[in-house]
Amino acid sequence: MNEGISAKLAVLCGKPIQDASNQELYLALLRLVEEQAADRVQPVTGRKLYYISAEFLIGKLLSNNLINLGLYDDVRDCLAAAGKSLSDLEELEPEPSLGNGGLGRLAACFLDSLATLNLPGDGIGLRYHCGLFRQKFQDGLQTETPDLWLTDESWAKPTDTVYPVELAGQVYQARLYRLAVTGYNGRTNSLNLFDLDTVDESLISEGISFDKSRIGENLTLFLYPDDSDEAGRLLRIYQQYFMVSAGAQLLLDECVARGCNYHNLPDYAAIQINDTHPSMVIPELIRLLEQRGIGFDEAVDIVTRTCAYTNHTILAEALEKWPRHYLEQVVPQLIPIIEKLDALARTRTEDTSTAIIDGDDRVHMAHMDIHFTHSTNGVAALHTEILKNSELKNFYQLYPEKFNNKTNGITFRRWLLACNPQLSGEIEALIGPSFKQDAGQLELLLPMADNRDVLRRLSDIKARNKEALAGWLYQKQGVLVNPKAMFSIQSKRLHEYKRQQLNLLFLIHQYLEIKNGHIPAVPLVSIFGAKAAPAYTIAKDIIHALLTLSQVIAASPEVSPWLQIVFVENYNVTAAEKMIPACDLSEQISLASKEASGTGNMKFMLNGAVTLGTMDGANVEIAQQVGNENIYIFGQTSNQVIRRYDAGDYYAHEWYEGDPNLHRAIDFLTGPEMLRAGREENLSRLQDDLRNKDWFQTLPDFNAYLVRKEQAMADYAKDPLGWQRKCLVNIAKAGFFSSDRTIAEYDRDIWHLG
Ligand code: 26Q
Repeated sequence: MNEGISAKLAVLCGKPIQDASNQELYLALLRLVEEQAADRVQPVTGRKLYYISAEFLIGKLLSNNLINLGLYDDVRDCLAAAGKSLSDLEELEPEPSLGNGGLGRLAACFLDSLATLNLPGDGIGLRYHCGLFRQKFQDGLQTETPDLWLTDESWAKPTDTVYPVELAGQVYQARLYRLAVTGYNGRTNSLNLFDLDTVDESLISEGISFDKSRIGENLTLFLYPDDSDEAGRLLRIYQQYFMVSAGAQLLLDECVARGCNYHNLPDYAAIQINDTHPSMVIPELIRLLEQRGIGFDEAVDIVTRTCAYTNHTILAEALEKWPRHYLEQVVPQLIPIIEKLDALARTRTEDTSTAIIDGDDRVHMAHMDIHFTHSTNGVAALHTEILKNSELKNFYQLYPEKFNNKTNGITFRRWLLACNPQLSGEIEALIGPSFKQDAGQLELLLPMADNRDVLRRLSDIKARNKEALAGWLYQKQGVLVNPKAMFSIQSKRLHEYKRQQLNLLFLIHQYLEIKNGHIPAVPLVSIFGAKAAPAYTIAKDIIHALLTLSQVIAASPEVSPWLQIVFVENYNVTAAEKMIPACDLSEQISLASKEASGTGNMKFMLNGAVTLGTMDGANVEIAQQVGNENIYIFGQTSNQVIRRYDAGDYYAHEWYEGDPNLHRAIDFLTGPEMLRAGREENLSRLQDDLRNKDWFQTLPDFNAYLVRKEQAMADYAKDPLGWQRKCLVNIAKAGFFSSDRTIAEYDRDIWHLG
């Protein structure tokens, strides 16, 4: 045991460890981490990265920081010696809820990898008081309540740095809060979060509603306030500008302090624009440079060389286009600059489809990004190809040299070492510790793929993780699950393109088959975790249908031994850390061409789950890595899907009429069993959508999904070691998906840091 740590903790608590409460110990550890993290701050030389993002879904930090600082084992042991448990302390930490999903979690993984690779790179974002809503299920429906995660002891500490930001003609003061980002055996960087002192949480009334017009009091209350009405959309612009203006001022201050004279800004700073949410940094930085005496043309050149843009979506509705009058209202100071940028872009091509301001007077943020940054990247190989060949084809013709791919990655420290210590320990015993910083080393497991002892040990670890998840589900939601069943998990935001409804139709089919005496190869526990945007009606209907079906199944004595649906309430990073290590089958079933990358798919793979997926996003690269025998691929290809959209000849009704299984499953949605447990309004709206619209082509993939999933269940049941072999290959081939690799590529091709 490390006496030094013991003594330090006792000093920080002001009493012996055994006499301290868990809360006192938690605060002492927080301070211990802060001290040690501060020791690893390094001076910046050369180019430094500013990763600007509206979301940083960082998850709980205590264990992660202890691991990265090399303190975890010592702290755990010295607490245990005093009769305390580190995992009890972890429970006390509120999860910072500063993101929606993939894009925010990616930003958090990137910060971890930057610090681990010893690269100078900070995050810039907002300090939301409530972040994303807390989800509860009531009478089979999602309800939203505020998640007031901020406490006085938060990791993000206020500083004396404030910047003036002008919103709708009034000046507000943006205060900087700083949070240490530790690297694994690496340096400490910062996450810089801005907030207003005047924000007032008492403005929240009834669920998550609040007076959207009082900017001074509500600016940072919530992440992405509901944008189904105009006040919500305007608030989004207020937030975005507040973030980028304060961020740009911070960046200029830091660069000037290191000797920058503005003309040479690109030698001091690289800015990564995470989707279009921070795009106003382009005109804002031009404005600030002009204020500091730089001419417009030179400012445009400086900004273009400093900034780079990442695209995370090909869904047209998610690409931000703001009516010019919104911007005129909130940020009139940017309008003349945006107009000049639009005029400049129009001199570069005759093609008006690439204009920044379109004929309807809407400002296309992504267009501004592509014209006035030096790099545009997609987040998986297929996604980047689709951007180049269809979605952004005209831009690619104009600027082929700007386009590049950076396949996403995940930090193995959180998504293996921290969340699955048993598996990580076993891997270390088999191949040594270097995989923790050099993920490619995992391939050393491959020669053991036929070693029955190794496979059995991996299988035991999975069994224990499934028992742990079962215990957690019981404690949290009071549901009992059979840990011997196959666990299939679909956890991600609820969206029609991700097709939780395809999984739903499969589960209905299974229910009906079992009722008819067709027993499946193995009992299945189908686990979901997903939040639906508060105004997204059909997404909420899908949740309702799954919750209702779950009750129908539970009430059936013939079916329930073979099939169970568990919907995890309030899915977040902490829940993901419990669910992912316990998964057998990872459901990645988006409509091909729609999921830019996915990163959950990588986390499941790394933890030894086998993927059931479409050829979409990074699934394509997972399939390349593991080979066809170690993944279950099904469904239309992205080319088939894109062709169908172009031809406009998809009619859901034809598929409904043509496939008796589908017909039966869709009819079941409003049959007597479902109506007894659920609500007709929601169920028939979903049924109607599937039968007559089905914009994300669920029906054409239904049969292929059914066949592949039944194949996976049969393989799992009949040949457990053969299944475990697939799991091992997935772990061994996950190295490519380390965010250390992704960050090294960004640095090599785009940032050139240090
Ligand atoms: C846009 C306009 C108005 C209101 C909200 C938004 C909005 C909010 C959030 C648009 C997009 C997002 C988030 C997108 C996101 O998380 N994308 C995911 O990014 C991951 C990381 O690259 C990918 O793996 C996923 O495939 C992609 O869906």
